[in-house]
Amino acid sequence: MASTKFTAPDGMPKKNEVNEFYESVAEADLQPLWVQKGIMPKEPPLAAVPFAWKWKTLKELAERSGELIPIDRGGDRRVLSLSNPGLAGQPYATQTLWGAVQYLGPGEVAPAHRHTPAALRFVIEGSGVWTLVNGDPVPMEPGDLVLTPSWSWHEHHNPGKSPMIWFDALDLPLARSLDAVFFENGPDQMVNRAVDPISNSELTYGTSSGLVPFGQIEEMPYSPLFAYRWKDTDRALSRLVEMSGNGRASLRFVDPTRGVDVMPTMRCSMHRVLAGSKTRKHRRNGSSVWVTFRGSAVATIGDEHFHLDEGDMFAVPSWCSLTIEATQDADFFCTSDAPVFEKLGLAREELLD
Ligand code: 1HN
Repeated sequence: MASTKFTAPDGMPKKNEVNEFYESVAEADLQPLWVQKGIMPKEPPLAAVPFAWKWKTLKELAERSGELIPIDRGGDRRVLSLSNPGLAGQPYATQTLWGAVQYLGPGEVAPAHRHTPAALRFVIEGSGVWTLVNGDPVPMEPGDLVLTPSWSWHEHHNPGKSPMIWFDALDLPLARSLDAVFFENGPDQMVNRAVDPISNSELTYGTSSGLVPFGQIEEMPYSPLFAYRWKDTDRALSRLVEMSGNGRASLRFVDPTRGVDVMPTMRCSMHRVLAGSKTRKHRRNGSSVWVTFRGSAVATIGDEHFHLDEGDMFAVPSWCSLTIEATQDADFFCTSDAPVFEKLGLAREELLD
């Protein structure tokens, strides 16, 4: 080692001793805290950015994928993921959430599989598709929310004459970061048939609000009701918006047996904002992905403005403020990672107006 002119004050280690110490630390696969930069930032350093995807583009490319790309084992699903431009090419809408459009053409089946990441569908367009969730056929129509919770078998069938496009959300980035992803293919079962318009899960848990069967409920960490129908959501929003008197209403989809979020990692909500009304400016940690189901609006996410029309999707990263101002009566579906933050005691929220 080159000789050094460095002389440490009495009692301090000589420079070459310090260098040797750092080398020994590195060789032992250790790192001193005092050389780390930014390990404890004042606020979360964000990679994901506020962003919106236009329905026109999503639909065009989903339809094109329907023409060009077959569904087969391996890919299993014809899905275009929302890739947040801040996330270095990862196929994720936010740090914790996968968002996507899925296209299923007439006569097609997306074969059975299951995975530990939880998934949900919010239907945008089309008719006649059903999803088999743990053996229960669940028809899907526009505005419906359909759950495929963690480790539930699911396969999608389109016995009809028209394609369907729906929004998919999964907690996949979160599950990946926790090293919690497991996946299994189901049997090839390509039967396509018509099914009853109502699932067993709805017959059991969804026929009358506030009423669930007496007796032992299987202990599952998610809602036993797999479908939330647009006509019910729409009616509840209409009544709430009328009662609120301020042109806005928000509701949360819950497990009817316990009143908690539909799945442990994902909160689902629906928001109505009447033309000329504006939501309060607020922010929270954790992220969300939104679908404009009806109407048009301007969303301000952080400092950026996004003009939204039917079908447009947008990502709200952690700790970015959000306000929505409707230019026409508008309805939004939202899914977020809020239950995770709440359960871990990490949730923060701020009203900013
Ligand atoms: C998946 O299983 C579906 O079942 C959709 O429809 C999107 C994205 C990543 C991993 C699995 C589906 C998915 C997915």
